Amino acid sequence: MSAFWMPFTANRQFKKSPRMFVGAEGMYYKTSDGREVLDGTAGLWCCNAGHCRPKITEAIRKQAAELDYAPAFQMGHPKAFELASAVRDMAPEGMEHVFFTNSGSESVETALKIAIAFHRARGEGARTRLIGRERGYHGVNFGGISVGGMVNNRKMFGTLLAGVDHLPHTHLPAQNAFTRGQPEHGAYLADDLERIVALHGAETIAAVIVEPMAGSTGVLMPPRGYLEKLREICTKHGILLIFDEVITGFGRLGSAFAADHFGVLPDMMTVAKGLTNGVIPMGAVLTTAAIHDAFMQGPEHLIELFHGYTYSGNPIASAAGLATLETYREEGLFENAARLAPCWEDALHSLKGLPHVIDIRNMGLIGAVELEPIAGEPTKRAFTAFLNAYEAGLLIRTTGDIIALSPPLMIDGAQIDELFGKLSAGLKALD
Ligand code: PXG
Repeated sequence: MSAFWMPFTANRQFKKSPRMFVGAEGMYYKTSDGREVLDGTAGLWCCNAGHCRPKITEAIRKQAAELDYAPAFQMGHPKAFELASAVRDMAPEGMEHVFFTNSGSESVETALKIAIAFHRARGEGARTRLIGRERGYHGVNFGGISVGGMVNNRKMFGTLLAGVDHLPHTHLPAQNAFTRGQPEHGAYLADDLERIVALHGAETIAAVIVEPMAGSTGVLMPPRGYLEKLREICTKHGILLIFDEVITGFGRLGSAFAADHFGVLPDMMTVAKGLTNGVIPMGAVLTTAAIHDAFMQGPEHLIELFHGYTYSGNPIASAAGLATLETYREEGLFENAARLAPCWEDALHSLKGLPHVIDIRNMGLIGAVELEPIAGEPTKRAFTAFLNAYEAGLLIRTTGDIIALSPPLMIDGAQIDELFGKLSAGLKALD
């Protein structure tokens, strides 16, 4: 076991008592000791269509036998073009072009680079600053942790990118605890962008990047009016607004994207995870025509953007993406998420009053239960809840002392009852 240095894992704890999945189907994982575990987190927020779905499996099998790889630079293959069109057709108004990556982290790096290069291509080369947000998560590469705001993901890694500033986070438990959906209080926090603009000068700022609903940092909802204000201030100052939709994309909130859900349009979007149902690594950046077209100048034999990955638009990933989008459409999975959201909300909020529960938040098929930390031992209580749930046959995620839930969108009412039955039993057993 020692060879594999596991990512974002308590390696020594895991290796003493491993938790291994050996199979999966639909809403359930199968463990190495023969138990079924209900997937309360869609893997890591990615298997939105559930597990081992036949159409996706078959598309991968077929593509691997037909065209396994095609060079991504100066060559093409049809499926990447088809997938780009399919994503564009599903995306909010104004998103016209799709640049493929292999993960959410790479999508973020790509979007930040495009933002800076876009301004430079238009003769505004001084616009290099990037604005993120406290408690934001934008993956783990240097750009992403620089604009991100999760302390543990940043503090070990030196000075990060220069020229970055942060908006305040939007978590206001004193005013908003136990809110269903979008909280009332906090739109004013977007005004801080005006302070940052006044401090640095708009002409030095390239882009603002935020998760429309912050996932990894503990499921923080945007207060009512907050995203609208950010959009307004960005537009006023010529600053690009990037929505990181790696979690919220592909139906999680009951709409295709959070931008649709909130009715606020960004200039760029980053996606990954649900794009291929998490089955083959793939991400993408979506841009407006204005951004793309700014690069399409000069002699036609020249490369317009010096950026890309060996596996950008990989054939097998593209085939998986096409089959995933078809599965979403054919099975009406986004509609299922929207239809079940009220029942999900009621079941989740029924946990109010259980020991240590200090807040509950929800939107679409996302839920969070915040626990009071054990004094002097942060994260321990939630980690125990995770272990209890796993023993009871339920997979949940924890970040700090917050439990996050995000099941595959194919979940049904009985499985929602099973999920919250197991979770509440585990919470009642906590010290
Ligand atoms: N942006 C956002 C908003 C994310 O949530 C990334 C970028 C990075 O994606 P990659 O594909 O590079 O991991 C993410 C990833 C969790 C959890 O439990 C969340 C993520 C990944 C793993 C676990 O909250 N989000």
